[in-house]
Amino acid sequence: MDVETIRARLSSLPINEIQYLPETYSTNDDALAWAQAGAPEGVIVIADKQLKGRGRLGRTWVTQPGVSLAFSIILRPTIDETEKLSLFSPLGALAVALALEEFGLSPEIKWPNDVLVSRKKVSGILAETAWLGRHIQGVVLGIGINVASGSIPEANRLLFPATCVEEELGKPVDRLSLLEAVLRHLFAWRNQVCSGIFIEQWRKRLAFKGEKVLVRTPEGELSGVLYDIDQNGALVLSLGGNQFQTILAGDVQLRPCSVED
Ligand code: BT5
Repeated sequence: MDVETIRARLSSLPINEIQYLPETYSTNDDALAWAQAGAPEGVIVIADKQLKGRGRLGRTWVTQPGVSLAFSIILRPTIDETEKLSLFSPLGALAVALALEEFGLSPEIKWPNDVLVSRKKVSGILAETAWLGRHIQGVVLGIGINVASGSIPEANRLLFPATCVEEELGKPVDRLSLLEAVLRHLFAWRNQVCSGIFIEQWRKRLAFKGEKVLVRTPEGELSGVLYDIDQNGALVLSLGGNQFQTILAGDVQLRPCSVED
């Protein structure tokens, strides 16, 4: 990859600026610093290798050179959208899912924002807010995708089984074509992130619907049947006996009971 080739391949998209780094600590950190310095919507940081790729809750995200995709995009929410910031990471998940569908796969979205293929994690998304005092400067949407086989971390580093696009598809995939498809879908849905039709698209791809799951929230663990997501993107769990629990977007781990056991 080099920045001129990337620019040429993404030239039809409404991208403001692209920074390509052969190696960095975390593209989210780079993009957050850029957002705090006032960068506009549509600025993108792409890296071939991350030395300190981040997941949620201080977890690690592994990005290997030549075989992974790791990038972060700066978005500038409108005032109305700042009320619903938790919908930005599912926006990333939907964009990845739609791109993978274009490549012939059948992805699912594990609430709130992991993309699975064959029930294994192929992509993780981390949305973070850039603050300037009390003012939101932007949202940084970081997306990591396992493209070729060397991108899958060793099993002992994983909380959940993982896979990569090429292994699922059974043929080589051009990383820049996949990047272009994800960004194209991201821009296409970006202005509808607070709409019912966005939730509907997300809901269609919801993993583990009707299955027994274990959800870890900051308040403790809950098990129940994954019923749905509501119009705000919150998870609705059926606890049995007509009892439902709504879990707001947040620091939650969700896994099928069979994986946890
Ligand atoms: C995520 O967190 O899945 C969010 C990952 C976001 C990564 C992107 S890459 C570009 C941008 N820059 C960053 O620094 N981050 C973003 P979470 O749901 O907390 O999952 C983290 C867990 O996924 C780890 O604890 C591992 O178990 C597992 N994991 C790590 N690397 C993986 C990989 N390459 N494939 C599948 N699972 C992985």
